[in-house]
Amino acid sequence: MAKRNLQARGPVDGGTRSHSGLRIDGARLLGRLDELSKIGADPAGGITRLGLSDQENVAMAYLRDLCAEAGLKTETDPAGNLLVHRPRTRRDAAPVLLVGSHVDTVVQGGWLDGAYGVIAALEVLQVLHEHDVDLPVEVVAVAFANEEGALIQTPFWGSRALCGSLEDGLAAEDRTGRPVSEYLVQAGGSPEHLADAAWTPGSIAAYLELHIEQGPTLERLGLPIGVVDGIVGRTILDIDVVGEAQHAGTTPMPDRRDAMVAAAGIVLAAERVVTEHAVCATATTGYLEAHPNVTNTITGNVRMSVEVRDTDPANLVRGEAAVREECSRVAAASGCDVDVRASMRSQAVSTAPELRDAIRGAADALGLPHLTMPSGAGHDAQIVALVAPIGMIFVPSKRGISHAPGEDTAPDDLVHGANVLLHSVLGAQAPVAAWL
Ligand code: HGY
Ligand code: MN
Ligand code: MN
Repeated sequence: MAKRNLQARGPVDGGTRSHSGLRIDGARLLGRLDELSKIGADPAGGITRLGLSDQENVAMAYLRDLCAEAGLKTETDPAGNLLVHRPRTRRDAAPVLLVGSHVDTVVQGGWLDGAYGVIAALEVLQVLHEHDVDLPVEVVAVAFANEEGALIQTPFWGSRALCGSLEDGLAAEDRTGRPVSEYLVQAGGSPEHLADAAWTPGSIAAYLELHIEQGPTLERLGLPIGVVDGIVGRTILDIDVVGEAQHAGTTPMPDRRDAMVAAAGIVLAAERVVTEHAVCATATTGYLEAHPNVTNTITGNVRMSVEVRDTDPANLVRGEAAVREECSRVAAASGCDVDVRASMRSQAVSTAPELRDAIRGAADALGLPHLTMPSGAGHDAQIVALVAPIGMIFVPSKRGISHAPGEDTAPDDLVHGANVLLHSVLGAQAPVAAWL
């Protein structure tokens, strides 16, 4: 995408003074979130709107319709990301202040993870448009495609593509082997031009993301706003355990190479890496598939994942090494072959102090107490952080529930968070313009 340098224009105070009375439309925000939550609503509970699936495509179409009604311009890039800008500017009027999140979910996920940040970003853009707010740094909203990686096993697909760090993207596939290119065409993207989704270095002046906390901290402290200071890094290990499928009644116990028993050993050992040895912050086995998955046959092979997280890169490396060591130990003890492959690594990152200040300033001006805190969840922001300064705002999650049907946030908190986003966009204008 061609880029040009944008000289600062408009008032450099960015309008926090001149636009201090601006507010988002709370009823509109909540109504749209409710509408979006119907797309991919899973009869078994929660929302299953997997990245690059038909459900994400319908959600993107819904967003495009909202934008058209609001007089905002949209574009789907070759990676399936939706970019939204005001009509009098070009989306490539770089460098821009990018604001957004994602609309895909995990299987039976919640209604707010990602969706909230996207609907709020569109709301902010619409309010700026309706009030014809002239800003030094143009604002572009984004709905990144496939942040979760639940269907196509490439988390942060869209943000990686946009930031130029999607290596070997077209090699991605779903668990049945269907290639990403087929999904991408359905999503309005373009496999042939995937590399063109990458923005020229320097064209993102800064990135802001509003998100639910997905943990219990803010609710427990009774605080409406979190100012994120850093985001956890993550390594996903895909593990294949190969034993021997055999008759469950006739095969003597010492003769077995039971992949299920070996996998169970890995699950428990990975947990102990954290609970007993405190090597890294978390270790989780979230995915496990047994074959042939038959009651009276010893399991022949298991495909599973173990992911480890930490805000300290050294602990992340140690966590991965510890899980790999446990896999070797289980292999030797069980007679199964255990193959371990890192399928995703995301780095722990810090947010920009200037953007933290802008968020704190916005919350203070709105009379909302806040806490500076880390994020234990991953976000597109941490991919953007590798090419531009980032800031992140959290609102409380009821009972800390996320990635599950019970995910929820009080309506007032949702509205407060979106107003903080609006005023962070305004308050960030001066520091961001100074970086250009
Ligand atoms: O897994 C994560 O932390 C994020 O919600 N994708
Ligand atoms: Mn998530
Ligand atoms: Mn999310």
